Amino acid sequence: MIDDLFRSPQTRRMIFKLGDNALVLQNFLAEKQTQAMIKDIINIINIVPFRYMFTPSGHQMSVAMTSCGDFGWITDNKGYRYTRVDPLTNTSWPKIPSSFYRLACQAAEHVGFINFKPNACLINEYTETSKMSLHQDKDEKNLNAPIVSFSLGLPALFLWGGLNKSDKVVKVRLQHGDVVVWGGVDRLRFHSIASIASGSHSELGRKRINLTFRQVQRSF
Ligand code: MD6
Ligand code: FE
Repeated sequence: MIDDLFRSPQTRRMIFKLGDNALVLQNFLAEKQTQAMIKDIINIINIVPFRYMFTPSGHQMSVAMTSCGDFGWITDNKGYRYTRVDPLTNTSWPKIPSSFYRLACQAAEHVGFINFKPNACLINEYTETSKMSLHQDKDEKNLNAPIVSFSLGLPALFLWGGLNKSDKVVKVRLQHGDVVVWGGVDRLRFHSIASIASGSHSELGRKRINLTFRQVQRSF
């Protein structure tokens, strides 16, 4: 039943603690805001399209990615890294739209990060068969800054682990409009996307889009 998959638009904002410096902000993004974001995402992918990149070990990812901001995240046979130019289109990554930027800073403030100045926004596109294996986000030079993650479209099963890969994980269902923020002592926690719900989202169809905002390094 598709109707069971999604919360009603007027569902309350709820906050769940994942760690001392990590929170899930359920329904943080209002419908008007997500609609504006989706328009902005369409504009971005017209400039720097989604692509399925290869990990350094040669596996093609099942999540399509692109970026906006001063830096974009890429992976190929030379490794994981941030670049100022998209190697696919040879253009600078588009600016982070102001609609995203303000909300990312507001979300970071909820966890006490009052000076968050994201200069990279990774955009992930999932289909029903996409997964993201257990990993840490550690390619950023500035590990003092948090990561802010927005979920749009189909729900996902997010696994939140510890500082060691073998630590047990908790399961979190991330839905359209939810935001996760983590930093500080939780900045290097392992996490993954185990599965995407089947069904169709009213705005994004059979897809989930995740935006993660990062402060890679000083942008000047
Ligand atoms: C996702 N997100 O939600 C995958 N990483 O699609 C991540 O891997 C992630 O959500 C760092 C911080 C927040 C995240
Ligand atoms: Fe991650």
